[in-house]
Amino acid sequence: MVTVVKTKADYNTALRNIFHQMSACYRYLGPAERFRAIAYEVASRTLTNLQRDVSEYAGDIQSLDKLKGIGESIAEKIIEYIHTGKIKTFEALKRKVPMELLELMDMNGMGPATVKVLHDQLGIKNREDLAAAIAAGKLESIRGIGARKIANMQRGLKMHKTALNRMLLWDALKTGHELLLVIKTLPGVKKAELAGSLRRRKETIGDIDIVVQAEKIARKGLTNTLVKSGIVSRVISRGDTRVSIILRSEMQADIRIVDKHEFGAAMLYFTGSRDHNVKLRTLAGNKGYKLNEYGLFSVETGAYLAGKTEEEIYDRLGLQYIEPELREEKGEIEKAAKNKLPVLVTVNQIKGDMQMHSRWSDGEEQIEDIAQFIRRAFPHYEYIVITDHSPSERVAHGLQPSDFTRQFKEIDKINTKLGFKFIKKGVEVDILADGQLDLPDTLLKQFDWVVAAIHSGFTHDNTARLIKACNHPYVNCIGHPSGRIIGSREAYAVNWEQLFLSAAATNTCMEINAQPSRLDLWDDLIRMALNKGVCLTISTDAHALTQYEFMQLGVWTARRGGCRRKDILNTRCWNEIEDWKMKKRAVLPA
Ligand code: DGT
Ligand code: CA
Ligand code: CA
Ligand code: ZN
Repeated sequence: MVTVVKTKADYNTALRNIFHQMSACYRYLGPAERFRAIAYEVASRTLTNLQRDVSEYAGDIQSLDKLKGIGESIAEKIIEYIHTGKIKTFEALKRKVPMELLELMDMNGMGPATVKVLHDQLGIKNREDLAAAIAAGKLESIRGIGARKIANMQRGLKMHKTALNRMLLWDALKTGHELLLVIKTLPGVKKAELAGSLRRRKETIGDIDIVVQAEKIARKGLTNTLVKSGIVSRVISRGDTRVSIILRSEMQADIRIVDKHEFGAAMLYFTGSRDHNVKLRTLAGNKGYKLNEYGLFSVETGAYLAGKTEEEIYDRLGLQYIEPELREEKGEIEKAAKNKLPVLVTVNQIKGDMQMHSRWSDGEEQIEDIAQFIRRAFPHYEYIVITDHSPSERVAHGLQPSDFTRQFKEIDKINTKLGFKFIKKGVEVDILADGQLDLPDTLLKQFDWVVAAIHSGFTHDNTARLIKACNHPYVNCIGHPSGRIIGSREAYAVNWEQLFLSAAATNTCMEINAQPSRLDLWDDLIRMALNKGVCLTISTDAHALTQYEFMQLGVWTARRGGCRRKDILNTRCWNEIEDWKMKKRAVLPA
């Protein structure tokens, strides 16, 4: 059989998905297959984080075997897939297990046992069946499925719908930049920029908006060349000043072509948000102006007053320039009118990364390789914090106390080589169901930085657990505080006001986790946290070298929440962080 030709990175993605599905199959098959389920999930994670394509290792089983989490049997399956495009074991599993049901398992509140009951008792095979069964009230008759579980399923179904229609910011930005590059090389293009939700750095993106500056005579040729380029799959509509296309990546893009004197007005209009625009137009009206995508005009004379740049329009309206991340109609216009906009934090102010995983737990790289990579790629960083998992995180290879002690020695050694304490000793410690941590205090006090996080009990209200963690003298930060995964898992219930108050009172940080599908905390919660006096950190939670650049994503998220430099702890040098830690010690002596 001939293998389908794939681009390089495709094997990692394809196999990652297959192993994830295989793991779900084994979970479905019950406790007897538990270890296989774990093994395939670990392999799936390894592939997610792998930098090189797995096919580069495929020459021999041994080099695959060396990858963490890939044993001989899984290595054989990888090679089988690369050679034949199939995995026989997976094909057999698919015959044994209702595949569509497996996807349901990824949804909120759906364990394998529930899926099995739904399948065996009600014949539910897919999402549509489930939605219909819920609507018909059939689930209520089943033992063990209560109102809360049903509500969770409904939310899961709804979320899946939105997940299908919108893309994660990080993925959409890649596509947007690719398209922008193509557009910038088209004949007659003077300037082109991203607008819309992409420019506002919203966490999910509906479609790509681009504003192009080009002279009238060049426009036809320009759009002709564009729609024929390889990146475009089909054209939805096309006129003199706009083109809407579907890209090969399935995303839609709206492109507007304008004159030089309209460029700023068009950027302002198409950056949005809609609500921000509406408010600006009202404000303009009150001042005797008319604002639209062509410019700012005098109502009385119709004269053009501004439009070349956004700055001159805001200025004419008596406003400070408003950064795109803030344009959501959440008080930014009132602040701009009073000259009270915050000066937002920038990525080059970040002095170090506060959460990451090494090969000791579920990360891809050795600590030394991480450190060397970061010294090269982020030369201005003054520190990084290694935060591997604690024992309860079994799938993620949580470390035992004795492992941490050995890890400390390794870190000391590397730091000695580097000549300073670049690598800080940290941990992502599990917050157990009762709010206790799963490592002893005698160990916890030896870390430079302790991140506490929840990895279980997502369907409960977790306020009490989180507050208990804040009140632990050795906890410095709450990791991914809401637990949400964009598009697949909702945030658990938390009384945020209460939590932020106790975080502020105990000098415990809240993390802005910069993983593209987390962005946790996010804008509204960040703003609330700042109002309560909470200090924040931004961290990548990187599991592979390719993920350290997520820092930028975290900073955009912080900016959307209105963070200034001083609101983010890791814009400070480590000595200042030590000072800050002492503040907790003052309120909560160990
Ligand atoms: P998305 O694509 O759903 O992630 O979000 P946006 O904000 O990119 O929305 P989109 O693509 O529909 O429109 C881009 C911008 O254009 C939007 O933020 C504001 C502006 N815009 C579009 N339609 C209207 C409208 O009917 N009224 C006003 N005031 N502005 C509009
Ligand atoms: Ca858009
Ligand atoms: Ca659009
Ligand atoms: Zn975590």
